[in-house]
Amino acid sequence: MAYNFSQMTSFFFSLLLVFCFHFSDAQKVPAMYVFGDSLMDVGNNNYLKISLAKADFPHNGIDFPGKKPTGRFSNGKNSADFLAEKVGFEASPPPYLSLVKSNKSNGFPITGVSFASGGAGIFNGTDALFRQSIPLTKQAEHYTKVYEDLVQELGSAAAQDHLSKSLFIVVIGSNDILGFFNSGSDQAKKTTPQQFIDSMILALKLVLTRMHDLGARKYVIAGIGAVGCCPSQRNQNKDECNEEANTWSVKYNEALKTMLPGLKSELQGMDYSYVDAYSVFSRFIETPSTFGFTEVKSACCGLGNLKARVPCVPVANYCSNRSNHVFWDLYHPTETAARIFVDTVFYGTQQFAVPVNVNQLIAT
Ligand SMILES: *[C@@H]1O[C@H](CO)[C@@H](O)[C@H](O)[C@H]1NC(C)=O
Ligand SMILES: *[C@@H]1O[C@H](CO)[C@@H](O)[C@H](O)[C@H]1NC(C)=O
Ligand SMILES: CC(=O)N[C@H]1CO[C@H](CO)[C@@H](O)[C@@H]1O
Repeated sequence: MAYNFSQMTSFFFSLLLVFCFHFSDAQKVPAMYVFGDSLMDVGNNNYLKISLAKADFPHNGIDFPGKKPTGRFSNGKNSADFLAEKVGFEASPPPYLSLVKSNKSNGFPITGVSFASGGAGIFNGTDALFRQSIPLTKQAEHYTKVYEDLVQELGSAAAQDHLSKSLFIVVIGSNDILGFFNSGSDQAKKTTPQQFIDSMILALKLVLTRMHDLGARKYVIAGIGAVGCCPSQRNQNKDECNEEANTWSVKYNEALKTMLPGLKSELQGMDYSYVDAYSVFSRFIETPSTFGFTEVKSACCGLGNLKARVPCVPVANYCSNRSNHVFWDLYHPTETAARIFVDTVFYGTQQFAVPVNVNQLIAT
């Protein structure tokens, strides 16, 4: 059987259409590079020997595909996964340490890497609370390795082009704030809260600048959520939110929102979406029924008052319905809360993401 020219061309064009459709529909950015703390960690801490900030045991992951603990501090997927799904990937990019430890000679995946680590802060010393994690500056050092690899593989121009369209996601600062307001912290004796948040902003600015030197252009930067209302804080405060921690989180967020436009004018080609985790989580707590939540104070998994005296360890109890809880454990949101958070900042109005939402950032 023979095909004529027009049949052949039409066949060829439908093939092309299928491929083009698949690329533009499925994958909106070439790669995602994720920096941050336990809100984003997808398993880097599994590779740390002595860390207390680990989640690679049950009941973490009971709602994850395969019902297995992966190192995510969640009953299921976390915000990194939902962001990845929104831009067309199956899940968060893999943890940097898993790639390094498996010693693959084929380098890092072109679609991105996650450097996030539970317990991490902007400051190197913040992780002292959890004995061991990978602080933001160290995460940036790890990114340098990935960057050098990419330049070697693609050449400088193609690597720059790839990175300029990729998302650099930074979710950090909660642990610095929580550590500072932990009674008896050394930092709190040496500096005022205002000095502390000012130095957080300065340190973060340096890291964002370093990333720009290494090709980053599109940043998704989260403010700190209402950390004073997490079960661990309520448990220490007669079940009420720790207003001091919340107040300073808001002040930090304001300072961050002031710093970013200045940084954008300093760094050529920089664009960003500042996502307001505080507003989103405050709405969960103030109008829970809008989101199907019936429990905003207690953790789902843990032991003792508000299931927050003991973390979500294997002997802890967990709630039967995870979709009506905001918090999975004493610090972290449920999969449901993470999903709604990402939906809100991806397409949300200026109340939740400025100057543009994540979807608009991708389109610029
Ligand atoms: C934090 O640690 C890194 C090494 O990972 C080091 O380069 C940096 O200077 C340290 N920062 C501070 C403020 O100590
Ligand atoms: C779990 O909670 C969700 C959200 O409130 C609700 O829609 C659902 O019906 C609940 N499931 C069960 C089995 O009670
Ligand atoms: C790609 C990579 O990391 N290769 C390393 C694998 O492990 C050997 C032995 O430790 C190193 O020499 C390679 O550089």
